[in-house]
Amino acid sequence: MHGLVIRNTGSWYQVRTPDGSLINCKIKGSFRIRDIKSTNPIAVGDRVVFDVNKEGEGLISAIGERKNYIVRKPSNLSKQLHIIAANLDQVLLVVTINYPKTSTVFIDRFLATCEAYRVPAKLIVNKMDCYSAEELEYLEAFRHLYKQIGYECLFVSAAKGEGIEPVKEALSEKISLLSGNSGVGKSSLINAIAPGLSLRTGEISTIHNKGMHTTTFSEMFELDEDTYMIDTPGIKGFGTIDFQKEEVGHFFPEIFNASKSCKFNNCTHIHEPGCAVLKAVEEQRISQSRYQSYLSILDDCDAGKYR
Ligand SMILES: Nc1nc2c(ncn2[C@@H]2O[C@H](COP(=O)(O)OP(=O)(O)OP(=O)(O)O)[C@@H](O)[C@H]2O)c(=O)[nH]1
Ligand SMILES: [Mg+2]
Ligand SMILES: [Zn+2]
Repeated sequence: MHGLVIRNTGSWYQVRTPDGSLINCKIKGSFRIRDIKSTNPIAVGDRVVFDVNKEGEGLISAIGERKNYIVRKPSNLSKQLHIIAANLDQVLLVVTINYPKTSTVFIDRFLATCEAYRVPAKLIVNKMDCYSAEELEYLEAFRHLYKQIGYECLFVSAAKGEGIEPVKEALSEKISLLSGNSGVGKSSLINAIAPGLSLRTGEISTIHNKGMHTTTFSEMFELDEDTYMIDTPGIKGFGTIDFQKEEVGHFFPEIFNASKSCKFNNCTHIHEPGCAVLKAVEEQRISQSRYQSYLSILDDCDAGKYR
């Protein structure tokens, strides 16, 4: 039999077959996927082949070729990767500029990873009902910055149900991964889009202004026959994967563009003479915050460390 992995809880995978039945599956024996050292060999969004035993449980014996996937490093020293999901049409990165605050470094690291894996990304700023006049002003600049680079930015309030129609349009006929820090309202947003799902949502710790990691595993939901959303557990840091120093700039579209005029073609845009990127940062054609995020990834390349 074959089907689509729609949920992953530890070693169990829930697989939906073409006729709509749900089968709980485990992975057969020492099944490993070549080339990827990951903590989870199979992820939500994978297409798999399996046999069903007498107890009605499936044993996965093969996995379909992946169109793409998004990975992150689960922890500081980890050599292993965690595949967040596979076979995506797009990533919707849900962010909040307060309650909790998503850092621009986190946003840019995530976007760079999407570029590296060639998955289109959009930003969704949630909790628009909560922000001060100052924060709203900052958000206009924020939207302008990311739009110029090529990332559409939607403003919503999942709680008030505002701005939901454009999100539905963006989701339509696609498989979308919703990701972001804990507490930004990923599950709330899915509830606002599809109230019937009634996903569990959590409070924000008033002491730490952080989410409580309410969603604990990834799950794919069907909106209609061609439209799927994947809810994911909130993530803290975003360890980038092993980029080569010279290629990091490729994953920041505006830096990549400017770098075409650098004097040296292996320029890392830190101190080299004739660097067109540094000039653009100086002249504010490239934003300081984006450049800092770029440097933070280069730092990782040096130290193999994670933030
Ligand atoms: N004021 C306000 N609160 C919101 C909004 N969206 C979500 N919240 C609240 O934020 C808290 C966290 O929401 P969740 O949907 O659980 O967040 P999440 O991103 O799924 O969090 P994890 O599952 O931990 O990753 C809940 O108390 C929600 O009620 C919003 O638009 N406005
Ligand atoms: Mg959640
Ligand atoms: Zn340069």
